[in-house]
Amino acid sequence: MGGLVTAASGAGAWMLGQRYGFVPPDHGGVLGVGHTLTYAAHRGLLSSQPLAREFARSAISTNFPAINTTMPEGKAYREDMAAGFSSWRLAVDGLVAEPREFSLADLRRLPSRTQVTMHVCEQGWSAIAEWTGVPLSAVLEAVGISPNARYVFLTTIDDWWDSLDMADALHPQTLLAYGMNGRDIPVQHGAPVRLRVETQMGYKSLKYLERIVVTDSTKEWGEGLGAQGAEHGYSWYAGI
Ligand SMILES: Nc1nc2c(c(=O)[nH]1)N[C@H]1C(S)=C(S)[C@@H](COP(=O)(O)O)O[C@H]1N2
Ligand SMILES: [Mo]
Repeated sequence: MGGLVTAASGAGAWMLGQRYGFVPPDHGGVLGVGHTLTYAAHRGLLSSQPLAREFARSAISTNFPAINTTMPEGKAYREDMAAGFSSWRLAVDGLVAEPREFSLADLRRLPSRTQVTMHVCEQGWSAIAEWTGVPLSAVLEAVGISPNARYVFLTTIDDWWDSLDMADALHPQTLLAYGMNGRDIPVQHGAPVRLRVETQMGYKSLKYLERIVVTDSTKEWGEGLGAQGAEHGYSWYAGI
């Protein structure tokens, strides 16, 4: 797919896109050709990706542990929590056509997906829950990612950071989740919005999201290993 896209002229790619339904809403303008190329390449990638197993609602765990941070420190978080997270914003910037800040209401207006999946923690436990949220791919589509995008870097309110490659960022089950088991995500599980990466171990599913940066390199953060956990011996890629 990559070779095909690289070899195609802009117009050719656009026609391919038209024909196979790969044309994103932002195909016009200066960045339009790039968007179409990237989106077509990523759609090809995305459609070939296997889904993580999904379960019936009856399999949902009655006890889902909450570990590490169970409530971010600081007055700002507590005040916003009391206000229903009305001042929380998710910044999305980097290699995008239109950097944006999304409120919780903005995310809820985008298409949603609900899935019952198993969370597997490296500490030796697993639990099943139902998650509802907006696919990360829909948010990336809304801001228009550059053809040079290679990673999505994420930071949290409790100062964790990590990154995903585009295959996992655009995976249909990768969500910015605001719902758990039919209700708003509880504080201990990452309110107001957490990541769900169902193709990887639990530690990649960051709670308390704050910012997303689309990038072509993760070298500029920390020791350049792509994840804070990687500096403490956890592998950056934790596929299951
Ligand atoms: N921001 C943030 N994200 C995080 C963590 C955390 O402490 N802070 N812990 C990670 C680990 S190791 C796991 S197993 C899960 C735990 O999610 P839970 O508390 O909802 O079970 O969140 C992951 N994401
Ligand atoms: Mo974990």
